[in-house]
Amino acid sequence: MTERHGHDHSSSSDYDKKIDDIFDLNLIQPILKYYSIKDNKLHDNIYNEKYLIRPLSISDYDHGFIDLLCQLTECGQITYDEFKQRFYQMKQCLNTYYILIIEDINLNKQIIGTATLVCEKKFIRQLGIRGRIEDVVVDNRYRGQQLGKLLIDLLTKFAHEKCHCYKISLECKDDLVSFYKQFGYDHEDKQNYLCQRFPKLSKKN
Ligand code: 16G
Repeated sequence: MTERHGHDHSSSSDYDKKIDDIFDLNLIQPILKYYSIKDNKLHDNIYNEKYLIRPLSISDYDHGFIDLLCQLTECGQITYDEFKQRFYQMKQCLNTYYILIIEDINLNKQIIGTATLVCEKKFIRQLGIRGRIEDVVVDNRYRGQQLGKLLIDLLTKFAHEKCHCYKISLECKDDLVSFYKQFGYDHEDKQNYLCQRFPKLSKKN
């Protein structure tokens, strides 16, 4: 854990430390069960006897969750209170944010992998749900153990079978296209991904 996110400040109170997950683990249990039939390294929600797969919890701020995200992109400085506020904003959006994490059981509950499924509600497609895979990152010290594959496989199946998404998409760098293709993601004919980046505005605006 870097100093920036280390705990010099008052962090999670005892109240917060009671289990508070971003979504209910039971929702994804059937998918974990199915996965454990094809990959015998998975037992319940433990992978290779070393890693716990579970929803993000409020206490994960103390276990390197933000530091892990910093391996993907800029995160800025996020205090525990800011983290907590965003966590509950997400949690209040029912059936929308499914943030899965991988914890190293032997390393003081360190968070070493994460991926998010966001389910966007639509009017189109008979009140369809569109899934997006976001913020996939495996700690660079833990790569090559199929942990990213595990997260993507689980969330993709969950999006289809439990959230009933009519489609799911993601954005990634060129060198990751072949990685995501193995899970059924591909470029769509005559479709483009367009993006506009905004300069940062001051909070007064
Ligand atoms: C990647 C991520 C996306 C993330 C973005 C951050 C996946 C599949 N894609 O595109 O979810 O939000 O990087 O980069 O994980 P940015 O800070 O430049 O938007």
